[in-house]
Amino acid sequence: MHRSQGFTPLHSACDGGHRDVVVELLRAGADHTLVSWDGKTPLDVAGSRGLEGLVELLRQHAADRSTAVQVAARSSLVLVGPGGAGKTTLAVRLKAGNFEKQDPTHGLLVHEWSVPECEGQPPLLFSIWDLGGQEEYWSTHAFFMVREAQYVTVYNGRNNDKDCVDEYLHRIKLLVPGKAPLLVATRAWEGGFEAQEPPAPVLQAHGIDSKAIIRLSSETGQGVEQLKQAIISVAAKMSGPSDWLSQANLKVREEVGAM
Ligand SMILES: Nc1nc2c(ncn2[C@@H]2O[C@H](COP(=O)(O)OP(=O)(O)OP(=O)(O)O)[C@@H](O)[C@H]2O)c(=O)[nH]1
Ligand SMILES: [Mg+2]
Repeated sequence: MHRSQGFTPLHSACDGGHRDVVVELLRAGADHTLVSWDGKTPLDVAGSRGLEGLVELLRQHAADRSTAVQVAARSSLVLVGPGGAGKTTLAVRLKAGNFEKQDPTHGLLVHEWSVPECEGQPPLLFSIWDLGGQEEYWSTHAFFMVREAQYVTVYNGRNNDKDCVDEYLHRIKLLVPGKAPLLVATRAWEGGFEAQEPPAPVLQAHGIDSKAIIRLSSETGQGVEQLKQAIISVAAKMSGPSDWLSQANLKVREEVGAM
């Protein structure tokens, strides 16, 4: 704030004729409609300085914004776990709400899961990074492990997958220290069988309470809502403000999505 005039940083950048700063502030979401104490918008300030280039830039921005739509900020969700654990089936259950038989994933699949606004929770858009669990893809996982993402380690609650959960949790800890990963057992509750649990020392080593394991069935859908809520509550806290997309950007996004 410019103390004597009630300037926002955008007003000040216009006042000083700093085009690069104006561009960055607008890109970061600065509000071009705020007025100074004497009722001047940043555009008025640029105009009073005779900065025609900046005036044009702000006019164009205002025109784009008037037809832009607000879209949810994107969050990343990374699914890891052994081959056949049920990662792809779970991703489909999360994004589409149904159960479909899946083939093994070669390399990586990216699914888009959109969560509408609900009771104060902002709209969310997840990119689900579904990493092929077979050993030959193991070395590629490091590329997709980023601090900003949420991690879900998935294992088959019906077989000995539980014994290699340690490797996955350990890998997440090494690549993104400080992340508390969610642990999910698939095929739970089917035929009345809850799910197997990893050995207690493994859970302890990763600070996971056995009650915190999310037991679900992608086939029946039981337990899926619990996972959704766990993911959404973390993402709602982590995610930045909503993005604005101009009509031109929206069109490009739709075209790419349809490819
Ligand atoms: N009954 C039942 N079957 C499941 C469940 N989850 C996955 N499956 C089945 O298990 C098989 C393997 O599931 P995928 O989702 O392909 O496993 P994945 O973890 O993606 O495996 P990779 O891609 O090889 O890493 C599929 O045939 C699914 O239909 C579940 O919760 N219940
Ligand atoms: Mg898969």
